[in-house]
Amino acid sequence: MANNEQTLVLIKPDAMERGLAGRIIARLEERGLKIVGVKLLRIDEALARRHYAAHVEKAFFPGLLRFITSAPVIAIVFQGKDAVEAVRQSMGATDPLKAAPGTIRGDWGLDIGRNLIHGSDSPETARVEIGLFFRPEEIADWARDTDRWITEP
Ligand code: D4T
Repeated sequence: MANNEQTLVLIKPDAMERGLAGRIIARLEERGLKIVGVKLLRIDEALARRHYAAHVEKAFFPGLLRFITSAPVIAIVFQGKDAVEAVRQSMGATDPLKAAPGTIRGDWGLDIGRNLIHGSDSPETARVEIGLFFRPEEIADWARDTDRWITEP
């Protein structure tokens, strides 16, 4: 079932403000990942506290809260072979200065507080995070004609 793994991606406010959303989404789509859910929304404080529950006590949380609620984000569910790991790899390290060139953060970022994109860090986290942003009927688990040219059946 790893061929159909799902992960949550957020195109963060900095990417939206900088007009990078399309290019970031294109990188993941061109890699072979399939969009099965997408929406534009403004994250409010309640959703931010749930999504970043692991970080609410951290010193950087107030800044993270201001940032993530500062503009709309695009939430996307990507599906594909080992989608969680594939997205994390394409994003690069959390701190853009440590992210390899060629990754999204390594090519377009400089600051950990402006790191452009979120991707779930495990399949279990992905299930929880997808549930925060999408209702089940908003996910379209569709068969794409090109899937067999991306993943061996
Ligand atoms: P997200 O969750 O946004 O995909 O990022 P990561 O999974 O790569 O990193 P994370 O959970 O450790 O951090 C969540 C979020 O907090 C911001 N942050 C993090 C920050 O502003 N300052 C910091 O010192 C840290 C550790 C960046 C990502």
